[in-house]
Amino acid sequence: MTPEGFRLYPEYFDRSDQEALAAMVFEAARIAPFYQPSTPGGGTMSVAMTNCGKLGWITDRGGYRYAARHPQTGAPWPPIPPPLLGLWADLTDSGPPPDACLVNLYRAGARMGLHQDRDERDFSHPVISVSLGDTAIFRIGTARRGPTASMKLGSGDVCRLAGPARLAFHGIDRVIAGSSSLIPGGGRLNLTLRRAS
Ligand code: MD6
Ligand code: FE
Repeated sequence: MTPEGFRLYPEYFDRSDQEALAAMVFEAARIAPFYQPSTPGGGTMSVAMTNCGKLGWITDRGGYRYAARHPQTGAPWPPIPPPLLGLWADLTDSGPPPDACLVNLYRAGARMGLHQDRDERDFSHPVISVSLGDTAIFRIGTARRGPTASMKLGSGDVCRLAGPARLAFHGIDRVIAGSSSLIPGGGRLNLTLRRAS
């Protein structure tokens, strides 16, 4: 059982939409390069990150937060690709548009531990994510130590965390290398849309 308010939209984006979206993201990454963030605990994430939008989610030794500029270049983040604004409008009620899009890049061996998305100001807005490229094993549950459901997220799949599931614990156990040909160099992109402010 997945938490109430969790919803998966399998293959929301078709292959040509996926290719266009991946190209837009890598184009944005020329302005805002992927980097491997440090964590407050002193480690380094296996996932490479960048952002689009007015705000970007960052982590370093000082903690987790949203920032208007890339921590390494000091430049503002590039705009959110238009298809993602359309996705948000499609899957949300008449609320404000997203102001942050975290871009996670999983190359070989990268994973993401169980976490909540809770650095946003108002949890009444959903979080919506798009998976592109290699299939991931996604895990989600209501409590950190409680039961979790596990499912595959394939290329073009969209998931939405809203309502009671908005603060669910979730993570990526692993990515199945070579399961998609979408991403040049292989791997997986996950684009997470939020209203941060
Ligand atoms: C990932 N996703 O799929 C990690 N967060 O790589 C997330 O952390 C996530 O998929 C909030 C809402 C949807 C998500
Ligand atoms: Fe998350």
